[in-house]
Amino acid sequence: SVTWDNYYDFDAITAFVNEIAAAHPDKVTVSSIGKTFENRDMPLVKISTGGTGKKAIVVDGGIHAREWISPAFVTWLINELVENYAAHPEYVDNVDWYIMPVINPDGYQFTHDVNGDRLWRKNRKPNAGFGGIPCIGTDMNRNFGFHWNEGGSSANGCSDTFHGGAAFSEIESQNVRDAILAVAGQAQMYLTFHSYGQYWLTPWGYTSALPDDYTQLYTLAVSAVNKLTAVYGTQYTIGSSTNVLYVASGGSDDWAKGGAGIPFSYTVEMRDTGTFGFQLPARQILPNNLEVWEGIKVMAESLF
Ligand code: 0X9
Ligand code: ZN
Repeated sequence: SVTWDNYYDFDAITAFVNEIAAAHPDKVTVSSIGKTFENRDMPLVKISTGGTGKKAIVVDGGIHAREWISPAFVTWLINELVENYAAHPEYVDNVDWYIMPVINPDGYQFTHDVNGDRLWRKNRKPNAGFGGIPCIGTDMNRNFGFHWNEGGSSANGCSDTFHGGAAFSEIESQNVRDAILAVAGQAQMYLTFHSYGQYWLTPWGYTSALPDDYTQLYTLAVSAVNKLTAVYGTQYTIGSSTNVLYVASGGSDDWAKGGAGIPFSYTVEMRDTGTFGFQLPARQILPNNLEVWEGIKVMAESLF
């Protein structure tokens, strides 16, 4: 079984979500939001203690294949909410959680395969030849349909930031879009987990202009990061993606806010700041998860 002292491949993560649902049918429901290009099911975990009219938080991980700490955190979050429910029932009783632990399963599995590439980022659908070279993969975090292709993405299918042939050209981003739209009326918050750099990012990523509720978004992020930093002293930078990182349009965070109308949308770039980068040692999984969980609690409490 899964213990978070190591990283797990896609099949192990799928087995984990199915097992936790089987063990806790009163709180956990697993469904598939659809198939990937390589025919894998994309799991969605709903955690709820029932009732009506509750607010919801949408969480995803693993949009970028090589960012292994992301599914490692998101699966741990599922476990913490469910297996440790009795220690803090308010986080499940007051909100419904819709959690997609790996939204780029083909790419994620490719980073685990012996004949794959540990540093693969995109999905695995081949692109039409570009300049004679057929390259593989679209950057799903450049493929979402809100101000798509307005900067910081590439039209070259060989680039790591290829934005796809059109907004939502990829089956995986379509599936995520449809799953989020299905709960968008209920959802107040969208959290998407990446690495690395230690940033707690708000929209927008397509422009340096700020959303009109930026002060609210920023203030809540400051509260979350204060709790995060209090655990081990880990420092996070807070701000809008364009202003503290770079312009990058077509991100899922921008679409969740601007397209699906989910007001509180954040991208969390977890450990580290570059010492190990995407290859964060497994011994850092638990400390990372424990500190980020402190931030997530603050996020959730804001909706109570
Ligand atoms: O470039 C990205 O997609 C994210 N950084 S990463 O190193 N994990 O690839 C940042 C995305 C921030 N959000 C938007 N630009 N919309
Ligand atoms: Zn990423």
